[in-house]
Amino acid sequence: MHDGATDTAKQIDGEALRVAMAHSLRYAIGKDPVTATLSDWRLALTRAVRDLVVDPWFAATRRAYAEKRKRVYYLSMEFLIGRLLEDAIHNLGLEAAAREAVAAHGVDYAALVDDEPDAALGNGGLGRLAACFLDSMSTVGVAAHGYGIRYEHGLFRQRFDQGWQGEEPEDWLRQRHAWEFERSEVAYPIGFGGEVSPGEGDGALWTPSDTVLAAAYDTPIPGWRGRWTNTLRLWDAQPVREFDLEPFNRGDYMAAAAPSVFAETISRVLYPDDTTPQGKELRLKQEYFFTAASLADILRRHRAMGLEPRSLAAHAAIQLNDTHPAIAGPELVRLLVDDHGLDFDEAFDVASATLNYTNHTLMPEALERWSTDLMGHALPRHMQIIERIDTRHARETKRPDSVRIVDNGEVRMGDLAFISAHRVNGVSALHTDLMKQTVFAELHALHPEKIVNQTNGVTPRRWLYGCNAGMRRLLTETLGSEEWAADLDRIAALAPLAEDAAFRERFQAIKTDNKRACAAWLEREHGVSVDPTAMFDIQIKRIHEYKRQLMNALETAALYNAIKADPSAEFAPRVKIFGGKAAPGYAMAKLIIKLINDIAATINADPAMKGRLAVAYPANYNVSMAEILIPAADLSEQISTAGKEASGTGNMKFAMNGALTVGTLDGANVEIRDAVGEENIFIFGQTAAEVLATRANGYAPQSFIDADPRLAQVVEQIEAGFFSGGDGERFRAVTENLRGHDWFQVCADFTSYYDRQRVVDDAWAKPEEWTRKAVLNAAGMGVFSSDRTIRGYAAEVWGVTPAC
Ligand code: Z2T
Repeated sequence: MHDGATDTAKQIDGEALRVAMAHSLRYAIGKDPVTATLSDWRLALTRAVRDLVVDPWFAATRRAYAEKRKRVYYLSMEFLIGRLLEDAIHNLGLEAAAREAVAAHGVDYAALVDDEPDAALGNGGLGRLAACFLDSMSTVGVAAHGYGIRYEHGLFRQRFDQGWQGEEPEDWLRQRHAWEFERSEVAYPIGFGGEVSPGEGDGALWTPSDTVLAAAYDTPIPGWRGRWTNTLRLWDAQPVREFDLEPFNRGDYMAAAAPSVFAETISRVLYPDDTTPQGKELRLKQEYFFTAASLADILRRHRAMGLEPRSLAAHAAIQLNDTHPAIAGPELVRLLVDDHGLDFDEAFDVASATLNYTNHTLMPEALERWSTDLMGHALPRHMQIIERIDTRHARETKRPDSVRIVDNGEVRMGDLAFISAHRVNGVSALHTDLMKQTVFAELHALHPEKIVNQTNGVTPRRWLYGCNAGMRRLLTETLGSEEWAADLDRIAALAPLAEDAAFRERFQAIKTDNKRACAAWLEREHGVSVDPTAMFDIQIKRIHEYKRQLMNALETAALYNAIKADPSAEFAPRVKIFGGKAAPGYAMAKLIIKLINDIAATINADPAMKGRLAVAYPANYNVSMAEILIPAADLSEQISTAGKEASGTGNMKFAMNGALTVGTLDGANVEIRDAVGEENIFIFGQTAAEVLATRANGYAPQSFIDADPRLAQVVEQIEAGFFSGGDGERFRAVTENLRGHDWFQVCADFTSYYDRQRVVDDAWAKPEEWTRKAVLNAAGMGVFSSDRTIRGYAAEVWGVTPAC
C-alpha cells in the first residue's frame, strides 16, 4: 500500500498552475483575462488540470499494453457523474495549488467550482454506481473503459409550480465540455432495420435500411493520486452523410438535411424513467447503438493487439449494467459469425465467457421485455440469433418448456442476459438471495454457479473526502495520512475514539458546521429558513412508491398533529428534508411530491412549529445537491418496503458522514446493520418474508388504519383537504390507494415506523450517546467503499488482478 501523495501525478505548485491557467485561458479558451467570465476561468482551470491528467493516463495505457492486462469494459446506459473538476483536483492532490492559482487571478475558488454544470447522464442509483465504479477502477488499477451514450440532454431539471413538479430540459453541453477529447477518427457505422439473407455456414448477410455513425468522445478518469487512469468513452450519434445530395441540388434544403435528424435523435436525450421501461423504439435503438459501437471498438482493440477473436474472453471481461446493453450477447455472436466466420456454437461460447450481467431490481414491471415485432423490425438479424440462443439453451438444459427467452411474443432481456453471461450478480446479499429464489429461480437451478453477490459501494473520494472537508481534516489527522481515502478500512480506527469525549466533541462540531452551511444554502437558494441546531432528517432519492416517501410524509403530518395536541410534549426538534425527482409520466409519484409540498407549506406557516418542526423540499435534487445535504444529515431515511430496494447506496454515503439510519431490513441496510451493530441503527418494520406473508394472507390496509388513530387522523385530514386549502379531491388517488390496496404496505409499517421515530427522539435527547453512535457508524463503513466492490468483481467476476 502507498503512503505518499506524489505517485505518478505530476506535482505542480500554485505559481506553476497559475501560469498554466493563464496560458489555457488565452490559447485554449481564447479569452483575454480582462474580459474573462467566471466560466472562462473555470474552463481555463479545467484545461490546465486536464493537461496534468494526460501523462498519467498515457502511463497507465502503456502499462496495460506492456503487462498484457486483461481489460474490463463497463457498458452502461447511464453515468451519473456530477461535477468533475474538484474530483480530479482532489484525486491528483492539487487542491492547495488550485486554490492559490485561482486566488492569484482574483477569482473565488468556491464560485468557480460551483459554476460547473453536473453531468447528469443518469437517473439515480444505477447511474451513480457506474460513476463510483469508474473512480474505483482507476483507484485500484483495473484497466477499464466505461462505455455509454453522450446524451445531449441529461436528466430533466425539476421545478415546482405551486408544489407540483414541472420538468425543463437540461442543457449541460451548452457550454463546452472541457474534459473530453473528441475522437473524430473513431467512428463506427451502426445499422438498423432492413433485410437478412442467408450466408455461408451459420452466417448471414444483413443489409440495414438505416445507418448512423457512432462517434467517440473520451474523458480521462484519474484515480487516487494518478496511480492509474482509465477512459470513459461516450458515443455521439451522427449522420453518415450530413446532406442528401440530390434534394440539395434541387434546392430542397429541408429534405436534404432529413437523414441527420434521425441520427442525432438517438443520442439526444436520456430517458427519465428509472425503473419502468416504456418499450419505446427509440430506447431500443439507443441500447443497440451504444452496445454495438462499444463491441466494435472492443473487437478492434483486441485485433489491433494481434489477437484472434476466439481468444476474446482471455483478454476482455464485459460487464452489462442491467439489461440495457443485453443485446450485447446477440451482437457479439453476430460479429463473430457473420464478420469473423466462427460457427454459431463457438461464437456463443466466446460471448458467454466474456459477458457478465448485473441485476439491479426484482420489481416485475422493471424487467425489460421487447416485443418480437419491434425487435424483429429494428434488428432482424439479432432476432434470428436470439431465437437460436433460446433453442440451444432449451436443448442443452433439456428443459424445453421451462425458461424461454422468447415468450408470448416478447423477448425477455433478463433471461437473455443471464443465459449470455459467465457471471450474474446481485447488488446486496439480500437482493442476491431473492434473485435466486424469485426471478431467476429456474435459471439458478440450471446454472447454480452463475449467480454471485457483489454488494454495492460508494467512492469515499467524492462522498467523504470531497464533500466533507471538516471530516477529511479530522480523519487525516487521526489516521496519520490521507491514504484512508484509497483504503477506507483504515476508518475502523475511529471505533475506540467513540469513547473519547474530546474526539466526539470535534466530530460533532464538524456536523454542526456542515448543518450551518447547509441551512445557509437552503435559505439562499431555496428561500427556506431552518434551525441548524434541530435534527436534520433527510430522505433523498428518486420518488417511487416502494421507497415510501409517502410514509415519511404521513409520519411528518402525524408528528405535527402530536405537537399541536400537546405543545409541552418532548419531541426532538426536526428539519425534515426531502429531495428527488419523479419520472414525468409517473402520476402517483408526482402526486406524492405535491402532498409533501402541501404538508410542508402547512407546517412551515404555523407559528407553533417554530423551533420544533420544519419541512424543506429543495427542487432539482442532483449529485451536487447530495454533496451538500449528506454531510449535514443527522438521520438518514432508508424506509423502502422490505424486499424491494435492491441495495441502496445513499444509505452508505450518509453513514460514512456520521448520520444514523432509520430503516427497514432491505437491500444493503441489512449489511449496514451488521457493520455498525444493531444498537447503532434504528431498524423497524416487516422483514422481506413478513411482507410476502402479509400479502399472501390477504392484506387489508384499512385494518391497520383503524388500529392506529395517528394514521387514521392524517388520512382523514388529507381527505378533508386539511393540507390543501380545503381541497378534499386533490389526493383522492393517494388515500384511495392507501385504504384499498396499499401495494407497498405503508399502513402495515406505519405504526412501527412512527414508534421507532420516537425512539430516535429519545436518542437525540442524549447528544453524547448520539455522537458515539455516529462515530461508530462512520467507523463501520470501510466495507462500503466501492474499492472493495471493484476488488470483488475483479476477483470473482472478471478474473483480473488490480495494479494498485
Ligand atoms: C436504478 O437506479 C436502480 C435499479 C434499476 O433497476 C434501475 C435504476 Cl435506474 C432496473 C437502483 C436500485 O433501485 C437501487 O436499490 C440500487 O442501489 C442501485 O440501482 C444500484 O445498484
